[in-house]
Amino acid sequence: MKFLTLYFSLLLLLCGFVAVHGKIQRQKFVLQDVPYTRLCSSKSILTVNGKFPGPTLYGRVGDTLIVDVINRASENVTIHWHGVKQPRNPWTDGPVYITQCPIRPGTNFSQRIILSDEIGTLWWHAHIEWSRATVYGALIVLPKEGDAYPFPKPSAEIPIILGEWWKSDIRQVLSEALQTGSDPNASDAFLINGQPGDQYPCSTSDTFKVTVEYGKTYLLRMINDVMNNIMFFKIANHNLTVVGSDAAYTKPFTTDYVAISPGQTIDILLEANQQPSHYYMASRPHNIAGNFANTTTTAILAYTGNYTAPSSPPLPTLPNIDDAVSANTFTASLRSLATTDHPIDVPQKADTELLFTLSVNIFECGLNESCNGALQGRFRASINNITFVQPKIDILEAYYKRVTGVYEEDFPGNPPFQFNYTMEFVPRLLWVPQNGTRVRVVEYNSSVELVFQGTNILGGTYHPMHLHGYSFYVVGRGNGNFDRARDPSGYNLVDPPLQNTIAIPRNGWTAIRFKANNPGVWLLHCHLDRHVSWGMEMAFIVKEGTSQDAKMLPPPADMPKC
Ligand SMILES: *[C@@H]1O[C@H](CO)[C@@H](O)[C@H](O)[C@H]1NC(C)=O
Ligand SMILES: *[C@@H]1O[C@H](CO)[C@@H](O)[C@H](O)[C@H]1NC(C)=O
Ligand SMILES: *[C@@H]1O[C@H](CO)[C@@H](O)[C@H](O)[C@H]1NC(C)=O
Ligand SMILES: *[C@@H]1O[C@H](CO)[C@@H](O)[C@H](O)[C@H]1NC(C)=O
Ligand SMILES: *[C@@H]1O[C@H](CO)[C@@H](O)[C@H](O)[C@H]1NC(C)=O
Ligand SMILES: *[C@@H]1O[C@H](CO)[C@@H](O)[C@H](O)[C@H]1NC(C)=O
Ligand SMILES: *[C@@H]1O[C@H](CO)[C@@H](O)[C@H](O)[C@H]1NC(C)=O
Ligand SMILES: *[C@@H]1O[C@H](CO)[C@@H](O)[C@H](O)[C@H]1NC(C)=O
Ligand SMILES: *[C@@H]1O[C@H](CO)[C@@H](O)[C@H](O)[C@H]1NC(C)=O
Ligand SMILES: *[C@@H]1O[C@H](CO)[C@@H](O)[C@H](O)[C@H]1NC(C)=O
Ligand SMILES: *[C@@H]1O[C@H](CO)[C@@H](O)[C@H](O)[C@H]1NC(C)=O
Ligand SMILES: [Cu+2]
Repeated sequence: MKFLTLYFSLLLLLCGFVAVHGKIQRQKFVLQDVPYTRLCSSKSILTVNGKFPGPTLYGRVGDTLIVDVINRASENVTIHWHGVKQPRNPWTDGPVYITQCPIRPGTNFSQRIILSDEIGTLWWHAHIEWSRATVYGALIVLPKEGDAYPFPKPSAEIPIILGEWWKSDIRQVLSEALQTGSDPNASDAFLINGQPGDQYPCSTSDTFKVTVEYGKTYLLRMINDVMNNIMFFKIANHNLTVVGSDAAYTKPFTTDYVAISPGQTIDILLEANQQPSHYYMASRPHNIAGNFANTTTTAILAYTGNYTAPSSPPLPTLPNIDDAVSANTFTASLRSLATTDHPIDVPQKADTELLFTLSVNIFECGLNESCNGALQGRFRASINNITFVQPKIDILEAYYKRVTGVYEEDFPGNPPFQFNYTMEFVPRLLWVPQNGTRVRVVEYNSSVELVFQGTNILGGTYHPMHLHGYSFYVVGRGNGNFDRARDPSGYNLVDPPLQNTIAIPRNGWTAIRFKANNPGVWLLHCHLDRHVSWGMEMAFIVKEGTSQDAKMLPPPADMPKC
């Protein structure tokens, strides 16, 4: 990869006010439409630099990357650096109409990606409508020069990016669903590093293959960019040792399968300790609600050596599609490494306690509306019974310039109506949410505890919740209704995992904690794209503190305009 490396002194010349410690790297992301053929079907897709998946970005802990995003495609875009906290710099975070207006065709935006304490695997993706279906890539944060991994140095590092493929234009899939009020069409394939693998019709040659040498250990940097499903992943005859997630080290644990949420990353050590041959790695969805593709993507793990490759290598047996126990067990196995070299700082007490319900809802069918959602309604989704309505200009700009009428500051800290959220039949009276563009204001430096509570409205499902601007400690989880009198006594405040995305189990709850020390406007949303499109998102405004280093940086001069 070509990039220009500049050093601190030069940076000072270029951009005076920003105090940066690490290196600066600059590179170009050119958004362009390219023709692409998969499964014997051609269409035009939106790409970065003509690549699918897009280029891998590399940095070290504390570096700053500058990416000149140049839109030569035919549609609006924005790019989000998933899991990068961007201290004091919400301006280039990327979610459309939250922190910026779209980068229109023919325009560009230089985005500053400020790495701080993230270490491990992150990624970047488009953050407008469903364009992340084809616009995504890895962002790998290596330890500082001279620092070692807290595990044996792998012989090589292999990104494994799970994706999803529709033969149709992705914009049509979304617009058709929103127009009819129905669940979007299921995809035609899942992908490993852009390749469906040989279990689909017309895909034999489109198979990702990785070569390993017997006796060596490899680091798999796994990312889930699938649009609407948690994914199970497994390699035939091989165990996997999990060592990191969401750019934080974890206590190593050995497993024979992975369950990874959209938005999440998992770092895995793979020991090439089997008879030299070919083995399949495979991935398929975990699904308990809605349309989905009941298909399996595969790739080949090929040992070097002198042997005849089997014509049908062993296939791993993945957990069943509806195996929620395997999905939840994997998620519950994640623990922070929590050593002297890699300590944690989970807030031991919370001064701001929030409870957010997560629901899939319906709107009643309006006059002349097409209503193919559940029960002749139109699908919506909500947090605390509010379905998010996108504003016309971004919330960050409105906040910074004190433009009124764009959003309200009254997002409720608790569900507006308390009931048995996970009861078997939730009365129809409770199904229809309220519209709103509401934010929750949080004091600078407060210790926030946020409990996500799944509801059983329309049957319920899991929700991988992603918070921008922060990583958070996942301190507790359970089934049924969260009970503030009983459940906090079971929290893990010793080695809870540090995540930016966490799957809330169906009809259960998950408690997270974080210190609100990054001022700005930060999006919180489900990372299932159909749920986001139905309104399962909201934003926090974290106020500035009094000292200079507790204030937002000034906006870049080239912010896109609406
Ligand atoms: C971005 O657009 C501006 C205005 O059209 C132009 O002056 C500048 O050279 C462009 N930058 C890049 C990196 O293409
Ligand atoms: C969605 O699926 C339906 C039913 O198979 C089909 O008629 C329609 O064309 C599909 N839409 C898109 C955008 O692929
Ligand atoms: C995987 O781990 C299990 C449990 O530790 C062990 O019994 C098994 O032999 C291991 N398999 C391989 C292929 O290493
Ligand atoms: C998925 O497909 C397999 C066969 O290809 C079938 O046995 C299984 O029942 C299907 N599962 C679901 C949930 O549709
Ligand atoms: C590979 O193995 C075959 C059969 O054992 C042998 O005939 C051949 O010479 C070997 N080739 C190499 C390059 O070692
Ligand atoms: C519904 O459609 C009819 C016929 O196209 C039209 O006359 C009527 O104004 C529409 N009503 C609404 C509320 O849009
Ligand atoms: C809530 O509903 C669930 C499912 O019907 C039931 O098992 C549970 O006992 C109920 N909880 C309360 C507090 O009523
Ligand atoms: C959501 O708000 C609507 C409108 O106020 C109300 O009818 C509905 O019962 C509420 N649902 C829940 C779960 O609070
Ligand atoms: C919310 O807005 C949508 C679209 O503008 C409208 O169809 C719906 O009736 C509104 N719902 C409520 C509860 O106000
Ligand atoms: C924020 O909290 C930390 C302790 O967690 C404290 O050391 C620091 O002084 C606080 N900063 C401000 C500006 O309140
Ligand atoms: C692109 O973004 C601009 C600015 O917000 C907006 O006015 C325009 O409608 C968008 N175009 C499309 C096709 O959505
Ligand atoms: Cu969701």
